[in-house]
Amino acid sequence: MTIAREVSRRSFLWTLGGSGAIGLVDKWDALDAFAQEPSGPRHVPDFTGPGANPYWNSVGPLVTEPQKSPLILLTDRPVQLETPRHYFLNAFTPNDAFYVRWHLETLPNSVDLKEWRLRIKGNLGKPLTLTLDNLVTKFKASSTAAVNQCSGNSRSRLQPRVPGGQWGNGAMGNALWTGVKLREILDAADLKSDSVQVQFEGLDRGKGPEGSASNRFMKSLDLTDPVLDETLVAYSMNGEPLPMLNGFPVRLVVPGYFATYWVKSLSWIRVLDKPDDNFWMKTAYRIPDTPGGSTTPDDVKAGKVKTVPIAKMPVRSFLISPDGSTKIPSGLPVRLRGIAFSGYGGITRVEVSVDDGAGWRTAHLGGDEGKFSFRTWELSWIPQRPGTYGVAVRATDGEGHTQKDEMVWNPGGYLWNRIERQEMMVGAAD
Ligand SMILES: Nc1nc2c(c(=O)[nH]1)N[C@H]1C(S)=C(S)[C@@H](COP(=O)(O)O)O[C@H]1N2
Ligand SMILES: [Mo]
Repeated sequence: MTIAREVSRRSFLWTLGGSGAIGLVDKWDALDAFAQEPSGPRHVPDFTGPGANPYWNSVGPLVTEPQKSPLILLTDRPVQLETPRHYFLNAFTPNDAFYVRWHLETLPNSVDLKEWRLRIKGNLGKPLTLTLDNLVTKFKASSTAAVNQCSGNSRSRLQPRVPGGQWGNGAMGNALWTGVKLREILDAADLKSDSVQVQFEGLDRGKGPEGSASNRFMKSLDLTDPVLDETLVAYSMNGEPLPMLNGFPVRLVVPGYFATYWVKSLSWIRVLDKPDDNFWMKTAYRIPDTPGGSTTPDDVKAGKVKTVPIAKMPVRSFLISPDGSTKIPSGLPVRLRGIAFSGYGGITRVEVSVDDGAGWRTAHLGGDEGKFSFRTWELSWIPQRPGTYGVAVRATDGEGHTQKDEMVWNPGGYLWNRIERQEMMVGAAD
């Protein structure tokens, strides 16, 4: 507990206003013990075994950052916080419980909206400089419910293990995002016809991982990519301003795509006439160009793996409750509840097995919040006999993709979407 308290004692100045245009935290005032990723013994559950996954989340202390409820600390520098499992009982993830992931050392900790601008520049006829007020009043507002999931969500399941933040399943969240369609902004800026990509950059600065030469985080999308028609420059999250740690005042929302493209504290949109070859596009966040994005360590060593930038999220589903921590009584109904989502169109079916995948029953789907949202599901189950049951859940999306029992493996630890399993203990009701 001392650790949690110490870590949250950082000298922040979280004002949404203030004197300077942009306040920057230039150093995390954290304990030395957290200067690096937590090391030392860490129980590694066996996910290949029949059923059991005792650790749905990653294992770490709970810390409370400004504007946030206690979240699981994965790493301190850069800051990575995971959302505890129970928040996923509902379709929408509260802003204060939404996971956090940054790459660089220096994060914006305050933004003065009087001075802040979104600048649209590069290969276009009419560069734009917009205030937040311009975005809100001069453009039409659009809303989309969309899942934000880190590419490395569930990375701690990969075998053999891969480097990178060892996320459990909580590096994801769903929100109702409101803002301006990127298309509208690009149209107003009059793109030149030889433009190929559009690049996004936020206010964060500083040292990234080894090999990232620049001190900036930048991501780009192809101008021919249909996802641009869905993409929002969002100024509202679940009806409120975005928390600083989730990208205040505006962030990019790329529905269906992994969160690496969802650039936070977005301040520059740059239209490019050549493909972006910065570290975050050319080296990081790439997946094997194979079906399912899987490969093997041997093929990687042999230099055989051609890669492409990561893009859409494969279909996933989770059992959220009961969480397996307590025995449930036999002979009485229990509500199995959870969520499902896919970057390839909405969820059409969720199936649950209570016998380790031998038989499957179709779950009842909750309200449809749109094809990029979490979809809740539930199923009533009466376990007849005491014992240990292997509960598994799998979803199918609008394009017919379904989850499999095969492991996913690639060196980045991306795209994990294996069928989730959980042991459930059933005892005699007295
Ligand atoms: N400016 C900026 N935006 C960023 C990042 C970053 O490091 N800097 N990281 C990206 C990645 S990899 C993830 S997983 C998401 C995390 O979004 P969240 O912190 O709001 O949950 O932000 C994305 N946008
Ligand atoms: Mo990420």
